Amino acid sequence: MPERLYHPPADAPAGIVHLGLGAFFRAHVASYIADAMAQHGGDWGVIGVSLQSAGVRDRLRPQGWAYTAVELTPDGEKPRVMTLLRDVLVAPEDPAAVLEAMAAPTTRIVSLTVTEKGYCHEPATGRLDKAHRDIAHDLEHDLPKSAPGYLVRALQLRHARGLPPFTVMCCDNLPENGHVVRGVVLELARLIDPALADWIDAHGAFPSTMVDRIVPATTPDDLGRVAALTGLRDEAPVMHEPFRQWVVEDRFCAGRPHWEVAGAQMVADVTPFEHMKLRMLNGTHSALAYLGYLAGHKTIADVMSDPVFVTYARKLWQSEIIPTLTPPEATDLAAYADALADRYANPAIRHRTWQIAMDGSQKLPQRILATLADNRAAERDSAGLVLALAAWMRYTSGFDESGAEIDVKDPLAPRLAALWRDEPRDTVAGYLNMSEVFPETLRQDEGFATQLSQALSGLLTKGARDMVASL
Ligand code: CS2
Repeated sequence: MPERLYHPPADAPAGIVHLGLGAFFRAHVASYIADAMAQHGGDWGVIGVSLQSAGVRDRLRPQGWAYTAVELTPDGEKPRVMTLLRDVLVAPEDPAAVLEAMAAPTTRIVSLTVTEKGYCHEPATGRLDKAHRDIAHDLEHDLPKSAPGYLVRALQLRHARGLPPFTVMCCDNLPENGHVVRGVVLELARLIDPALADWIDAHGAFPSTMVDRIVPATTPDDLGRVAALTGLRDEAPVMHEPFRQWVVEDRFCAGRPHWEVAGAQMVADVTPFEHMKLRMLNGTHSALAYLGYLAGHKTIADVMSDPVFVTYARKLWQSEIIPTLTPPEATDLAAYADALADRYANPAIRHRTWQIAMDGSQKLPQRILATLADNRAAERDSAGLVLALAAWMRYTSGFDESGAEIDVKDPLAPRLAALWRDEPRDTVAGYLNMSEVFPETLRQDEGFATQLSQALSGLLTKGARDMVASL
């Protein structure tokens, strides 16, 4: 058996505390931080926080928190050992230790990848969901459970200790993600102590960011591949595509690493980049995931090996998504679409349709529903996106085309499955009734409901592949 990867952890303070130490952060933002420190130094090491389980901490600890990031190209694999983590904390085990790390004078940035549902907001409105179990808990207790709770309670400690706030940097796939996290933090802070909310509002910073790199969940097979590649056993590697992009609003209240040396785009307004990425990448990712899963495909590369789906993706980009976008400066959206088609087809990336299909109720508003609403307002055809939405509904019924059960992961899964009726029209009415998911304009749109019912009934009678082919 090969020796275990180990690097003695650097004895230097951490400038960043990161909430949500999943594979995405360790393969994306972490690579920009490591590049910036390699060229410019600085105490920008990271204390990682797992908000749920101890698994990542337990696998990283014997490695001195080091791990391998493996770039997967169609022609081979390139490993890189990452040594920027200084410590890993597991929030439910010791919430006070997490708050102390966030409140340390050396902490200047708290970044987050806690997934869409981690902000405890209503996806359709962006408002804090005060009825959320964790938020109800965090209002009553000093030791929090939710990500917004950790941010507010840590900022409260800093305020009480006369320390300046940290920058809160959201790295999740939400539109105007800095704005969303600022909104939920200020709403929660105001309920706890209005003076605290005023202080955060006046002195804090919540830059929006657009993050992009395809990072499938690491599988047990990957551990063997990494050992064969490096000669060392790593229990917590991350596997990622070569491409990476990071666009960051340059508004930090307590300094930041020199990310531009690593190719990060520091800009004044990230909105056009976010819209492009959420609608063109994540929107088609979700569309291909639901339809591809129903058609029996395990990964996005498998889906893209069927020409019918490639034509479908191209139709979505050209006719239904690009017309809704304002191109970011110096960006050619048709070339961006071509690059996405290549990235999706990379056979070295085994990105499961089932993984992307998770949490659709939290993802679809920004990925597909906003685009659909724009198309309806402009009287532009969106048969392809309507079919994707119907496929999400079909998927959340909990049964695939052969009648086998699907393990649907979504915070609303039981409610969605209970919306199913004999008539597609009635099922559609139930889904559209969900004001926390669907924008008002789509909920009131009779023509849209009819088109969606027809797409759903087509999926139920003809199946996903035939429906994609018939567009
Ligand atoms: C994917 C994203 O899982 C998903 O929902 O669409 O994780 C996607 O791979 C990244 O946003 C790419 O940057």
